[in-house]
Amino acid sequence: MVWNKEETNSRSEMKALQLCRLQETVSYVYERNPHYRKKLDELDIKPRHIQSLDDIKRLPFTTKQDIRDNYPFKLFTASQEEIVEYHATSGTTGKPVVVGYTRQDLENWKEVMARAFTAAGITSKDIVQNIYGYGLFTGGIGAHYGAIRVGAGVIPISGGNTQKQLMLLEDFGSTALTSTPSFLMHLHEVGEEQGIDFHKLNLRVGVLGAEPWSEAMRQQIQDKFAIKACDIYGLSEIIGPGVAFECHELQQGLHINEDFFYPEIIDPQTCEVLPEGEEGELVFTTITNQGQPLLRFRTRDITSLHYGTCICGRTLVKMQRVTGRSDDMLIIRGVNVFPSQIESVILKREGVSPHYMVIVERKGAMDSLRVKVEVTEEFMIKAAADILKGDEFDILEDVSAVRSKKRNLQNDIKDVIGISVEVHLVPPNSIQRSEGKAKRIEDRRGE
Ligand code: DLL
Repeated sequence: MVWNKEETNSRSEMKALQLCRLQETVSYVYERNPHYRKKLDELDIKPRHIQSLDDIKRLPFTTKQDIRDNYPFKLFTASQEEIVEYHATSGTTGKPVVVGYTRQDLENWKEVMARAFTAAGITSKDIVQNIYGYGLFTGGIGAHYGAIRVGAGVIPISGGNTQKQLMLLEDFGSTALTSTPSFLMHLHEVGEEQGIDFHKLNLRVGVLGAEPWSEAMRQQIQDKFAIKACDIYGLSEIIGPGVAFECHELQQGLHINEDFFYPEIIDPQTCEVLPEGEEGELVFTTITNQGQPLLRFRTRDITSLHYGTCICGRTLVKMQRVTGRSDDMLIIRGVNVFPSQIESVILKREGVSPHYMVIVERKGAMDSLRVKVEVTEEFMIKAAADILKGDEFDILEDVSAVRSKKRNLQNDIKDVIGISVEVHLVPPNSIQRSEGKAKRIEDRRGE
C-alpha cells in the first residue's frame, strides 16, 4: 500500500514535478536569502537559467559549515513570523546546526513520515511506541507527526527509560516501535534478563534508523523481537526522519521522497556527479522546503542510487542503506574502514554480542585498530566464569576458548576490511549503552 499517488509516478511525471519545484525553489531563495543571492550572483546564475533538471549541476553546494557560519537563522528563507518550529542537531563541537519549519514544512514532514510508516505496514490499527528522543532532535517529533497522520496511536515515551519502555511494551501492547537499532538491542538485553518473552508481545514492526546498521543487525533484531524491521533515513538539515524509507515488502534499499528532496551522488573528492549505481556522497536539494531550503546539501553519507519499479509498486528512486558517513570513515594505513563492516563480522559469530567499540591508536608512525567486543553471558560462563576477576579477558589468554574466539574474530575482520586488528574480548555489559545513537569509534590518534 502507498500513502500518496506521487510515490508511483512515472519517471516523466516525477521529473516534470521536480523541475517545476526546483525552479520555484531557486527563485524563492534568490529573492529571499542574501547568502544564496550572493552565491548565485558570484556564479552568474539567475533563476531563469534553470531550464532542466540537469541544470542543477550549475548550482553551488551547501555544507554543514555554511549552515554553522550562518548560525542561528541567517540561512532561513522564511520570516520569523512564518517559522512555527525549530530543531537543532546535537553538535559535538561548537554551535549546533539549526533548522526552522514553516506550517507548510510541517505538513510536508507529516506526509513523508506517513509514507514511511505506511511502507512499513503501519496503519490506524497500530500502537506506536516512539522511542526516538523528543526535543531538539528531529527523531521523536518527526515520528510523532507521522504516526498521527496515518491514524496510529502514538506513545510519546521518548528515548532511554528502559524499565518503563519494557513495562509499556507489555501493558499497552505496542505493535510498532520506532528507535535506533542500537537501543533496541539494549532493550532486548535488559528485557531478557528480566524474563520477558519478546515473542509473546504484540509487537510486529519496527521503523529503525538515525544511525548506520548492518543487514546482520537487522536479522538479529527481527529474530529477537519477532518483528519486521524497516530502515528509515533522514537528517535534520533536510527535514529530519522521513527523507527515505524501506518498504516491508522488499526491505532492500530505501525509497527517497524525491518529490520533496532531489538526490544526487557525487565523488566526494572531485564533486563530479556520478551515474546511477555508483557509490559516492549523497547530496540533496530540498525542492519544497520554505523555512530553510538547501541547495545541493552535502550529507557526507555514502550510498548509491537505483531507479526502477519496486515490487511494492513505488517508483521512488532507491538509495542503498547508508553504511557510514564519509567523516565516520576511518583511514587506517591507507585503507578505508567503516565500523559497520566490523559489525557485520561480529554479528555473524556466536558467543559475542553486538556491543562493540572501535579504537584507533597511533603506535609510532603506524595507525592501529583495536576492537573491543563483549562476549555473551553463556560464553563467559562456559569459558571462564569462575576465574574472571579483572575487567578484561586478557588475563584469560591461556583459556583456549577465549584464545580461539579472539583469533577467529581477528581473522574474519581482516578478511572483510583488509587490515589486521587486535580484538579484545570484554565481559557482558562493560561497553556503555547509548540511549540514542550509538558511539562506536574512539579515535585516540590526536592524543
Ligand atoms: O538522525 C534523523 C532521523 C531520526 C533519522 C530518526 C531516522 C530516524 P541527524 O541527527 O541530523 O538526524 O543525523 C543525521 O544520521 O546524515 C546519517 O549519517 C545518520 N543516519 C540517519 N538515519 C540513518 C540510517 C537524524 N537509517 C545523520 N542509516 C545522517 C544510516 C543514518 N545512517
